[in-house]
Amino acid sequence: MSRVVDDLGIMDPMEKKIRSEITELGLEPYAEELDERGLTVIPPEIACPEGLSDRLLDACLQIAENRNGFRPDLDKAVEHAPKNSDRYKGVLGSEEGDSPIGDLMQSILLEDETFEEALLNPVLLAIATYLCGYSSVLYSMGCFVKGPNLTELPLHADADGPSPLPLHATVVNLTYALTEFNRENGATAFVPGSHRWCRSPLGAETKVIDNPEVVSVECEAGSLVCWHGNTWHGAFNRLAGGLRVSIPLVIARPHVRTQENLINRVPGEVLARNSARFSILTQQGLYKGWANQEEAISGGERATRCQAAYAKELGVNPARHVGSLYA
Ligand SMILES: O=C(O)CCC(=O)C(=O)O
Ligand SMILES: [Fe+2]
Repeated sequence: MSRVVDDLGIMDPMEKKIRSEITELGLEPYAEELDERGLTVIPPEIACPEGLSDRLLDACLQIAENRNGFRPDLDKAVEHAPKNSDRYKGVLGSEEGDSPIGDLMQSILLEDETFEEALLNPVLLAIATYLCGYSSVLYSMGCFVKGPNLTELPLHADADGPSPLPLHATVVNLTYALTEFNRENGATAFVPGSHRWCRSPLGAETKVIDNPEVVSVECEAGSLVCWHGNTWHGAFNRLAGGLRVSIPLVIARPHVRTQENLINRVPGEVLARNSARFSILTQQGLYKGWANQEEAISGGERATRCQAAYAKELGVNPARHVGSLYA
């Protein structure tokens, strides 16, 4: 991404801040790869220190047990049939009786404190900020549990909107691979460089298996797979037995309509135990979504308080740099 220099020749302070964070965390090669290919994979030792990946996997299996009434067996499950897997039968190109996704458990953030840690992971936030800025918010955070299946997930871009999509990212997908990803395991499939095409794939272009430019993500459990919202991606079907478990955590610029609505839905004690950035990420700084005059007024006050606390924590006020890609 090009460097933004203002009229006085001074580099954008928001850009300066994120570039120094990227350097401090040793993420420069990954940021460069994102610029060039529209995707990068950060290995477990950088992305998931202190056993984060194992703890996340455990928390996800617990949610699956709470929601479905049984704990998925990662190794043995020949078929994984959670209550709601039927939702995807016959959609996204699948034949009747097969799901390209498996179980997608939505809205997991508030179900275990480990997910708060996953959202505030400095490595994840540095990449999220690099692509979507310091004021970015959580778009959605869920968990995929995918067993053997026949149907690939068609290629698509995660960014919504008409063509041309902006060249800058409006969303960024940061997926914790909690089990090993490879072709046999039904890994995510990408078209490298497609983030620059600024459009979604159409018709026959959406077929994963027919596209000679498609690559499979190959990475260890605990890796963080990151991609620009314009990047064409889907998933191979899973040929191996057992289950693939991952947490797609999508971050968006604050003007984007998010999948999850967290405004006024995060308990005070959760906000109190976390940073001002957590409040921003969980949408408490957004002045949107009111249903009446009272909510419009109280929402404005909430958003102003939240943004002021965040500016103090950051040491720079993103609201003063609204023209910056990194604000
Ligand atoms: O299942 C996958 O590997 C890809 C899922 C996907 O498209 C997404 O998380 O945006
Ligand atoms: Fe996607």
